[in-house]
Amino acid sequence: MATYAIGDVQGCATTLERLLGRIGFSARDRLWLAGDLVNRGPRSLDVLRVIHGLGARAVVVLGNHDLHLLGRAAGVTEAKRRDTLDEVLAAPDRATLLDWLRARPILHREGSHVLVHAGLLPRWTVEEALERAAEIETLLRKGELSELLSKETRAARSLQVFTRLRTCRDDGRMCDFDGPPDEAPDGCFPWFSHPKRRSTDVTILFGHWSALGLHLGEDAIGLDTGCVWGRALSAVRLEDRAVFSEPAAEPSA
Ligand SMILES: [Mn+2]
Repeated sequence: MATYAIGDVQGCATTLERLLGRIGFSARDRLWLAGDLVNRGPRSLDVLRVIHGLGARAVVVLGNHDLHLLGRAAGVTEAKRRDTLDEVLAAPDRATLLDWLRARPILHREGSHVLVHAGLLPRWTVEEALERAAEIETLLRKGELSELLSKETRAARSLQVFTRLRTCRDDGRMCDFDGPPDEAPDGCFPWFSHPKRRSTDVTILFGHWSALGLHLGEDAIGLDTGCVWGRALSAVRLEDRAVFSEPAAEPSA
């Protein structure tokens, strides 16, 4: 039995199926998904059905695109030009899939591993992050999406960090930057290598930063290898850090 952590799938169901074949994923194995299961890619509905079908064998944390889908379904967020969510929104099993998605965590901790879509502010301990995530998860389960997606509450600000952080300044302000880390503006540090990071007692698995690519750090593992941009979908086996990478089958979004 092994656990495989996978980055942003974003509707790339064909590549996901091939990656699971490549790693020899069996009924005794588990999957951790770093969020952004949907959007921009062509087969978001199939990705949701496959992962939902794994039941407790799949651990999923929510990404910004997953929340955008929930927001659209609830009428809280506007459609964006490059959305590819219509098939999910029109699906006969929409309610089952979206109720399941809405109940996924923002942060998952198991032993020395933590799974999150984007990252943690350097000043947050894992305990503080878990507390902030629980606050968001409670609101999600109550269906209070507008509290999270269109207001300036503490929970909404925490959610921005968990689902969008890449680089930040010394005082913890997030930088608006999505390029490769060595091109980050002056004073903007990748959150995971920030000198004041307090969550180094665990290994944090994250996605969201395709320009970073696969990052195998001692206390942080970046998993987004840009499948939706025509690059690859990657998995890291938690037990021994073996890496599996499947070239994107889908054309670049
Ligand atoms: Mn993302």
